[in-house]
Amino acid sequence: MRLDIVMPAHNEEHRIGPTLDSYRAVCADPQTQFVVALDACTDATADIVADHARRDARVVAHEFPKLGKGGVVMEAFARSDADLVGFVDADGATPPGELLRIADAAREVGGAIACRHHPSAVLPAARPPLRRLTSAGFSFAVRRLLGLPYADTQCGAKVLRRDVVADVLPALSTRDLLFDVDLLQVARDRGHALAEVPTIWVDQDGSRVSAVKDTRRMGAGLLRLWAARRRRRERDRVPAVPAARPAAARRFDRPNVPALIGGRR
Ligand SMILES: Nc1nc2c(ncn2[C@@H]2O[C@H](COP(=O)(O)OP(=O)(O)O)[C@@H](O)[C@H]2O)c(=O)[nH]1
Ligand SMILES: [Mg+2]
Repeated sequence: MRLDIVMPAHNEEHRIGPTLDSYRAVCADPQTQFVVALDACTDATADIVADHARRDARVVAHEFPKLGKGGVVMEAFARSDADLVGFVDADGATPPGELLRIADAAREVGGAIACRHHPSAVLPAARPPLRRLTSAGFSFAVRRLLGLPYADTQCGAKVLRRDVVADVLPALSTRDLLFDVDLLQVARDRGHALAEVPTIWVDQDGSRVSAVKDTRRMGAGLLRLWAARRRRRERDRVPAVPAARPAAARRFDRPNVPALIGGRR
């Protein structure tokens, strides 16, 4: 099965090189592609990726206008024709062997997501306490508001099978940091099973996510997703075609008076 690994990257000149080195070394399959999805980088990220692409044809770069992490992942997924499509952070927090395990689970189940909160997950570098706190609060809100059963919606390593991507992608509406939640919610609402795979996660310095500002924005985004989902569910309860009037339906059901329907022959 062919696997495309999408790496969203925005100004990652210090982190993308070592990540591509380790992924290229560990993922031996010649059919596996490393699709770096860049948007509006102002540093040397594109040059570094181009250098890897010259040495290894499995490295592909897509350059987009400013779309945000979710936006570039969606666009790269739409362009992929691999059997399995996943994404992983450009900073190497998810070791390549872990992504391959997640892909194995996705092949069987339909989709799989990395989980840092499982008892057998391994986190050798402690995450900053404020980040841990905001992340736990966000996960709690996701479970309460959207009823999602997953312990870790935000881990940046997820893989889906092509049939699931094709079904879920057109229904996604979020391009920002809520992208993961939107993806999981739509997949669940459309009846796709997803496996949670305990992962090794090597937390990296240099995060672009602000624990306070972005968590506030994500909270507001989560409320929007919740409200949109409620509206969708209410709308879906209203039949698209108005039901026939009960009296007419009863007359129509009577076998001995069909000619009286509408009062005419
Ligand atoms: N293309 C693109 N990638 C982004 C953007 N924001 C974040 N990313 C990528 O998303 C991944 C996770 O970002 P990171 O700063 O490590 O966040 P954290 O690990 O959640 O703290 C990295 O690969 C980033 O380069 C963006 O606006 N555009
Ligand atoms: Mg990171």
